[in-house]
Amino acid sequence: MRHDWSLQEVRQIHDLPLLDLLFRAQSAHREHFGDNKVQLCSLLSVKTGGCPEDCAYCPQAARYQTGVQAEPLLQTEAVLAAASSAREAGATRFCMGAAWREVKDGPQFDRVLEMVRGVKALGLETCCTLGMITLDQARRLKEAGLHAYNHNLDTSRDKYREIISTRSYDERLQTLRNVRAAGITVCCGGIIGMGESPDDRCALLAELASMDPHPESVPINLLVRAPGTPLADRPPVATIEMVRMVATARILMPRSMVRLSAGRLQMNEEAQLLCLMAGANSIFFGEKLLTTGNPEYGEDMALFARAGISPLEPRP
Ligand code: SAM
Ligand code: DTB
Ligand code: SF4
Repeated sequence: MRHDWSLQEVRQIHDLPLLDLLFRAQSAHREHFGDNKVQLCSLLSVKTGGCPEDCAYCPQAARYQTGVQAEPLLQTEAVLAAASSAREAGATRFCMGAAWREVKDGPQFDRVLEMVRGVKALGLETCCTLGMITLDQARRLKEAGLHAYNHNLDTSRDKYREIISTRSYDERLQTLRNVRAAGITVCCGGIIGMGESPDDRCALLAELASMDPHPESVPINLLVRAPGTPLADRPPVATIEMVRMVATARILMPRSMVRLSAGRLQMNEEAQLLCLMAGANSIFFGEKLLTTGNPEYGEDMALFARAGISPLEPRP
């Protein structure tokens, strides 16, 4: 397990002829997984829209006219009902997202803690993504039974400045350290398709792989070009670029769960399968991510069946 990849080394892997890259990624994958199992995760926006941040990709930022309606924090019962149906449908991980800049102590955070306790009691891996958190808040989440915290670096340190101005890369890293220090597993990844260079993508992967331990979970998102956001008119990237990103993540962080996250609606079946072959071993299922679309459950299951893939079973 290495934590000292140079940008150049990562670029060399990333730029390999695709078939060589796939072979290496698949070999790394089989050493640690290779059982034709893909984890099904369910995502729920527990607090939608109205976010004060300026993330250029995000339909939930209040400052862009995206048509996303701001809604108050959901009631715990509604969240637990959704978690329960997700479990019925085969999910083993349930992720709750809030369009917050940061967590504020008080009744809303207390309600999120209650949601975490409830989801955990259903036997699901619990994950939250709530923006920046302090060490104390991370400890309270851990105490409530939180398994993972998602906080993405999104892109390279250089590119980040063009995408988000309302908080820094270092603040992101501080939250990740708080999560780790509290004993919660780290879910951290990024987005491609925002106009970043291959070096930016590789710098992000090198940054993730420099963490010791590696993030247990690495979501790779393909930009969903949401109307009204500054990135709405970005040209689409070839899906092979997703395959390269996933494969490189798999090679650098062989034990991590690599998640084929946003953007699957823009990928055909074959492209998604290539990502699974490149080492992705998890998807979000259900017709909606947080606010944007995702393939239909039936289609995902049909694809799994055709490919002889089965959902990862819950851990005993
Ligand atoms: N507000 C919290 C935060 O930013 O950390 C949590 C929710 S935020 C929506 C979680 C992640 O979703 C972002 O870090 C970003 O990587 C991803 N995301 C948001 N909008 C996206 C889009 N249009 N396409 C792809 N990924 C997106
Ligand atoms: C992540 O990396 N991708 C998920 C999850 N973490 C929270 C979110 C994707 C959001 C896509 C845009 C939307 O649906 O609003
Ligand atoms: Fe807010 Fe998170 Fe969207 Fe940024 S990514 S605007 S912090 S909800």
